[in-house]
Amino acid sequence: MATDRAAAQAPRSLDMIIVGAGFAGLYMLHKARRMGLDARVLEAGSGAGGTWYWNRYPGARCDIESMQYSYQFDEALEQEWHWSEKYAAQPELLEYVEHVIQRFGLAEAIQYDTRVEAAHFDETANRWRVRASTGEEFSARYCVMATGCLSSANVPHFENKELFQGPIYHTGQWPHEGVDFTGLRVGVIGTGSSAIQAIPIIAEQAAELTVFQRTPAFTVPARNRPLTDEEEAAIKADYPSLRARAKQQILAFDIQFNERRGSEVGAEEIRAECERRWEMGALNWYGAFADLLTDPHTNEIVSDWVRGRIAEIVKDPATAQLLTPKTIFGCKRICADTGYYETFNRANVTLVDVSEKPIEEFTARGLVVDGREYAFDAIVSATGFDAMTGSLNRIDIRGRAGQPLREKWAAGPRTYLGLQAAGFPNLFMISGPGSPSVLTCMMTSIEQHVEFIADVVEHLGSNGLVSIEPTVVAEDQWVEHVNEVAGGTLLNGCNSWYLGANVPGKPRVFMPYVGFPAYAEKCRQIVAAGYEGFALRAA
Ligand code: N01
Repeated sequence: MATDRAAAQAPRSLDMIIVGAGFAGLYMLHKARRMGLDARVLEAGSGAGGTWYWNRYPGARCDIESMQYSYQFDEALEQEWHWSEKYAAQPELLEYVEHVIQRFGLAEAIQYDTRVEAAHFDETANRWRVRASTGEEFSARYCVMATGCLSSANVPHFENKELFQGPIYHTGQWPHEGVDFTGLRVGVIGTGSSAIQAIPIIAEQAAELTVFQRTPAFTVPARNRPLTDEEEAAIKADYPSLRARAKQQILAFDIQFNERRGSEVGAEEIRAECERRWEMGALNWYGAFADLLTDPHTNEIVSDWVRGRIAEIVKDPATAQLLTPKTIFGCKRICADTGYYETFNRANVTLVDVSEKPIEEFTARGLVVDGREYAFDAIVSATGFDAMTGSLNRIDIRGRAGQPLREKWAAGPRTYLGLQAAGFPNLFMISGPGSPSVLTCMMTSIEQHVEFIADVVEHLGSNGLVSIEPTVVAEDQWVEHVNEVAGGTLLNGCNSWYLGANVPGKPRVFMPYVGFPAYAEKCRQIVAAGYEGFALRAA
């Protein structure tokens, strides 16, 4: 809390406050400084990297190719950086972050160990007043929330959790010194992307591993491997082409996209394509058929094919059956693994179904399911995140007339373009709800948002304007449009975190926008029409 000294000081005046030192915050900072703005990043962690700073669990790795999951705003940076693997592991991503900070001289404008607790709009001064956990106060014309989509850990309530005598680790808040599970009895709760990456590695160390599964996820082989010099050189020889192709894809990363629809070809041809995608690995599956996520029939054939692979790999039929998803393939984000299903053939690994009979309580020794106590030395909570809105709602954000953002979003997030909310002038969200964000390569979406915000600031400055915010009408129409687009897909058909369905009590609203190219084009048209749907105010 505030020290007396800090509280007594006048708020530090800046042009722009940026909350968060992940990839979004760092690029925003770089861009703002290039524009001559006095900008500062406030970061809760003791280091930069956002997602990659917090998620240090064993096996943490990107599921988008490293050559694409990287900044494209600076050609020299693109050319000089070398990725060692097809899919970068968390430590290498942090090395990249540090390189970027050094290369662009960003360090002096980043303040660590500083969690933003409140941001209030002062209508008289037309400025944002920001209070941090250090007790410091800041004031700025612009406030940019670069707080990340998957940054607020979902820590479910379990009865008597405090009784457990061993450590409980959340994958999204992993100890920096690492955890050695050698010889231990370990329980893992959850079977989403994080668990699926961590489980094979924990299983190799632990004496016994018990996995508590509520819903089986679809996971496919990642097919990670070292990146060859030839591959790297070929991409670097024509990086702009790769980037341009990526921006034409719904997911904003370049995969071999099959223009054909499953509905146009026979089931045999669908299965043949599945064979190909299984070998290609990871998120290439999203490109299997143009109607994979719109036609239930195509999706069911693909789903069944993948289910068949699980039955082949997992030797115990009962375990294989439990691991088999009944849901729509790709409705939740497809997971990419290395040896996940094979791990359940190990003698030291057990799968426990908690779909019908949830975890009842924790005890001093472990936890109880269906009346049976499972004893552990350590428990891993791979229970995901309060996605997209969680990191914004935990800050006390208040706009015009003191309206809290949390209150405005009580029935679900409302934004225009996922960039701004009506009633919150000059407050921007990078990859906010209502933008493509988590359905795309985040790096591409982040750059598009940062550049949009930078253009807005430039526009205001050169036209003698002081503020921008969406109109309520534009916001309402956008929320409706986001829902309409999602409604044309199968993405509403399961209990995903895209819908907020993983957090008890969270409103069920589809949050991301489906389709990067259409979104980026919409942004261009809005700017060309003089920031249509936004209210711009002169002093
Ligand atoms: O989280 P999740 P995650 N009792 O929400 C279960 C990105 N990511 O951290 O499905 C028992 O997917 C929950 O069960 P259910 C990626 O975008 C990327 O794994 O809700 N279980 C589920 O099994 C990903 O989608 C990478 O029924 C409980 C699990 O916990 C996103 O982050 C790597 C429970 C949570 O899965 C989130 O992934 C990692 C309870 N009370 C993450 N509460 C890569 O780039 C929750 N669960 C590869």
